[in-house]
Amino acid sequence: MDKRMFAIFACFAVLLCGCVKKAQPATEASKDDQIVVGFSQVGAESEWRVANTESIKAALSVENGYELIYDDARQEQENQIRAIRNFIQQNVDYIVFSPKLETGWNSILQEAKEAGIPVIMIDRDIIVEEEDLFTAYIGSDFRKEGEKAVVWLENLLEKQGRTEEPIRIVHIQGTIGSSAQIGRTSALEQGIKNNINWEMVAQECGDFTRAKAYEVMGAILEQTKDIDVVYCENDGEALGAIDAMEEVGIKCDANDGVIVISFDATRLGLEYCLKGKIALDVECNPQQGPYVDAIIQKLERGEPIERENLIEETQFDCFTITQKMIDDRKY
Ligand code: GZL
Repeated sequence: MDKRMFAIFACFAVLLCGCVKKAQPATEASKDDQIVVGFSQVGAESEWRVANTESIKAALSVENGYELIYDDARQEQENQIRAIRNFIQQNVDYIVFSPKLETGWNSILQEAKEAGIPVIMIDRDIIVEEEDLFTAYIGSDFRKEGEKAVVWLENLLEKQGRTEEPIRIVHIQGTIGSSAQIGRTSALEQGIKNNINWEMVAQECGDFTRAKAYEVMGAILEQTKDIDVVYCENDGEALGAIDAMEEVGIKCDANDGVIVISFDATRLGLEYCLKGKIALDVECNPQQGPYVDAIIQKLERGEPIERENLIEETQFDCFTITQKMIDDRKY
């Protein structure tokens, strides 16, 4: 090949390489400016928890500019503390976690603070020594959820003319020490103080699971079947308690059976409400992902944020719920 031809070929080869430079996939190209978030989740104990995890993963996605490092603590606070320490060692940009329990977080959050990593808490709340140990909280007012249930029960019993006769209540609590359990329990206990004819005949922990609630309700039914109300601190527990009651021939019905109160308003819980087996289901909204995304974006832009972000929640009862209401919901 003469020199002229070689020169033309060489120019052409350079042009060709320049045109077909390997296009970097979006994730690699923007990998450096992705926001890295470490997320410690309590576990997968309930439909509510699964929906909560899905909401966070959907919002903090690669498409939305995030790299999410997810850890399932399998209901152990120690696993959450270990996961948060790992996130700190990996120097993530943000830490998001749902604390299994209200207490025991000061030390690990102090480590995150010293590492300069903002902590965003979702779902359950915590008690800390210093306010600045976390940047924001996104969740629910659990005491208010319980108060909604107590008011609804007072109104139902008044309509039924049952403000004098003994109302025998079984209380299936959530994970002891979680802010959801503490809030929902305190509202019922106050309701029992306010209503002289209400009587707590049993109070057991169902740990927010259908299996445990079935077990403890079965044991209670061996002691007594003279029950008017079963107050369950989430839908999983309500279904477990209903399973146990139906097994011994007890009808769950707001008008002529045991009144079952529940929390979460998951799809499964609302289907039981539509059947009349759950009388009241107080919503606890797990769709917290968009709230976390919005707060992180504001922090990235250096904008002020609200420290406490309570999510709007409603309630459903067996008298007014419709299939369309269930179909229209996201979880
Ligand atoms: C409430 C949440 C509770 C749900 C349960 O925000 O922490 O934990 O009510 C879940 O279903 O297990």
